[in-house]
Amino acid sequence: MPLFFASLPRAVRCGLLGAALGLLLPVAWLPAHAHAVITEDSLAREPVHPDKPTQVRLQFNTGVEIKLSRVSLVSKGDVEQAVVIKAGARPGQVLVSLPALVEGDYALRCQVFAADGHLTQEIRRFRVGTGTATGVK
Ligand SMILES: [Cu+2]
Repeated sequence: MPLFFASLPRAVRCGLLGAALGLLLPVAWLPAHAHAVITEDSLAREPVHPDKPTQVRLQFNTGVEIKLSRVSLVSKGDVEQAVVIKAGARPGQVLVSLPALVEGDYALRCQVFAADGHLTQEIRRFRVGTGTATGVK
């Protein structure tokens, strides 16, 4: 087989190698495939106080493409507004800038592109004003 392979014209060899890599690489990459999932968020430990802009930290299990990701704030009556996000200091960390909010129940709808190109959506509910965040999915 190696002799047969070596006897092939260079272009054919490259083509065969490319085809072999193309077939093998997706399989080799499977274990590294990780959709972005929130592993930790600051909402659980740090309540959002009313009438004060707050920065929420979301920690994902993998790198996130900030420019392709969107987070929106869902308020009473299912009113949705986009909020500003930026990359945090740690890999996979996303910082969400919440505007000043009145007391009530809210949710963050996170549509996030993982570094592997897969889109995931997660909802994080939280409460403003009662002192304890629900932090429940
Ligand atoms: Cu994935």
